[in-house]
Amino acid sequence: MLSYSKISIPLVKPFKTSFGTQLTRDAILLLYQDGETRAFAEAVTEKGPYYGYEDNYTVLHVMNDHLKGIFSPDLEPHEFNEKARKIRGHNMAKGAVEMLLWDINAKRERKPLHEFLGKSKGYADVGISIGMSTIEDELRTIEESIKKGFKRIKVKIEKGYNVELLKAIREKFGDVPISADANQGFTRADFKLLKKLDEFNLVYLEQPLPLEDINGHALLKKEIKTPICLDESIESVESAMNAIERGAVDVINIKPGRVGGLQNSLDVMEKAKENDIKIWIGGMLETGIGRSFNVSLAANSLVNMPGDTSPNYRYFKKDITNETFEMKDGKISPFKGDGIGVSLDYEFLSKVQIEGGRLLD
Ligand code: OSB
Ligand code: MG
Repeated sequence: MLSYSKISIPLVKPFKTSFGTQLTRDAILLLYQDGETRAFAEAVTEKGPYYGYEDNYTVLHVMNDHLKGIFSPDLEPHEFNEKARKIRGHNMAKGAVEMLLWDINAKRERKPLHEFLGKSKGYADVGISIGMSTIEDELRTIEESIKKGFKRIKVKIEKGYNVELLKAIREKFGDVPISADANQGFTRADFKLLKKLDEFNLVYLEQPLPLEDINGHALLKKEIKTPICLDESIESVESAMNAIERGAVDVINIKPGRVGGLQNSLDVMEKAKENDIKIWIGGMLETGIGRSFNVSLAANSLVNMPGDTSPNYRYFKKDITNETFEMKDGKISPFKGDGIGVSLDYEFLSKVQIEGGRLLD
């Protein structure tokens, strides 16, 4: 039986980006049960279409109205992907269902997901993504994060909010690995502004332009020294190839939910490797369920930069999973159990659930 649970859990601190401020993580969880086997997944969507066009309503709509009849728990992920091809776009909806199938299949084979996915290093290198705040507050958070051992610090930027902050960071912390994520906050009219970032020696600048503007990123790449990382623009293997072949990208941030699941993620990772493009695994403030999928993928040997797969406590005082990640020396290891290796705190889940019901039947 498959059901969904729509939950809202408070973040330890508001998370502000160029597209808005999140106070809670509002997630659609997929809960599957067949006898003793329980499997889970989480859509990466939020309340509204700000990061991408999908949201918590569209994923439920696409699942119930269009993926019904395509999904079966007996499918392997690649078989589901083949059948779901005729549904255009909506990768976050497809991705959640595809990941559920990975968890079901890995549990059937009695293997932890990170091993089931291919060659695993057994750990993931971890960075942190810091929301916008006052410069003083961000400097404080960065200082704590460096002490905790995060291997890369990512700050959020937008027009009118970047140079001062980056100057202060470099003055205070010297040459630590820093990146900046604009979440599409700039346009082709801002190349001069973006060129100013070159002096800060960033590991990369993430998604400066609108997601559709692959060519714009190629033009920008010719103008600036800072490597370009694409997040929102990479929605599929095809868009990854597009960006690579046009010379629009140096680094790709993969979020399995955004590219339609783990098989597409692995395919993008192979293409990136062939083309000397660096890869890391991002996040969308996921609960322990989505986080475990991300960490399992981030442990893959094709990943070669620290990701945004921080331990649960970075976002939540209390998570819905009984198991939570711990970071040691800037590394996190996937759970040892089969599949994504988590169990749920059902009492807490019932407290934070907004709605729920059967899914895909
Ligand atoms: O652009 O990477 C992003 C969170 C929500 C939406 C988009 C993004 C983010 C993050 C946080 O940067 C990543 C994380 O720690 O989960
Ligand atoms: Mg990003």
